[in-house]
Amino acid sequence: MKCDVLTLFPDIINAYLKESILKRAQEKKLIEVKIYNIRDFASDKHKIVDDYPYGGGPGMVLKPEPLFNVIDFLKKDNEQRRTILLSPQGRPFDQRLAGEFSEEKRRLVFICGRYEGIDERVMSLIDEEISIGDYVMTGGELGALVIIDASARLIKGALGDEKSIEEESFSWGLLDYPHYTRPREFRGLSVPDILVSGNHKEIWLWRRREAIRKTFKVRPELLEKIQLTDEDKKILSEIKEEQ
Ligand code: 4GT
Repeated sequence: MKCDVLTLFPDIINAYLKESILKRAQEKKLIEVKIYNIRDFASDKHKIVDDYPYGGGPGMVLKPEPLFNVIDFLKKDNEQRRTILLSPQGRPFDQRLAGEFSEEKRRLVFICGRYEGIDERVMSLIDEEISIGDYVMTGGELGALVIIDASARLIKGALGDEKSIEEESFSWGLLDYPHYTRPREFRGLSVPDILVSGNHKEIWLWRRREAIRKTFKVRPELLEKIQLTDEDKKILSEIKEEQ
């Protein structure tokens, strides 16, 4: 996965990518992230990147010219690109899209806005607008990082233990089951006996049941979106009985 991040705050992107899993993924050449400071592409000597909104109103708008200049600069290498604008107006990001990005052959260009927003003419440069959720932030940087993080960890070899990804597909579309580690008893709270039984079939069934239980309790609409097995449906009706 190869990415270009266009931002006015390159340090924000760098700070996250230089740690832990994403740092290792870059060292292993599983991902490549180039960061471009939009301000470096401002044409005037004061490097001004914002201006007042036509029509009036509060705040400032990110000027189109610096962004057109960065994109022109990137185009020089003749690589194929998929250009994404992070914005609350975009299509919602989800695990399916993360999987798609993790396999994308083109370079992923993430444009991070600031201020009240970006001059609408920048839309002519972008392939898709993506949102990470229904809330407003001060910039698109966290959105770009969320997408890079969620996508990169799906690339084979990015996580230490490949089984973590395999395991995830077992509960795909459900919320996660509860996890426990040592000690077996902590401040009077104990680990469920089944998890120390060594009975792998029973452990698998318990985790599946707890994942369904949690999903039903917190995000029941997710259960409508996925294909439940007959066994899952039986578990779900038992959970509903308990209520
Ligand atoms: C929220 C999201 C996002 C913002 C989101 C333009 C100026 C947008 C600030 C930016 N807020 N970007 N990508 N929910 N704020 O994804």
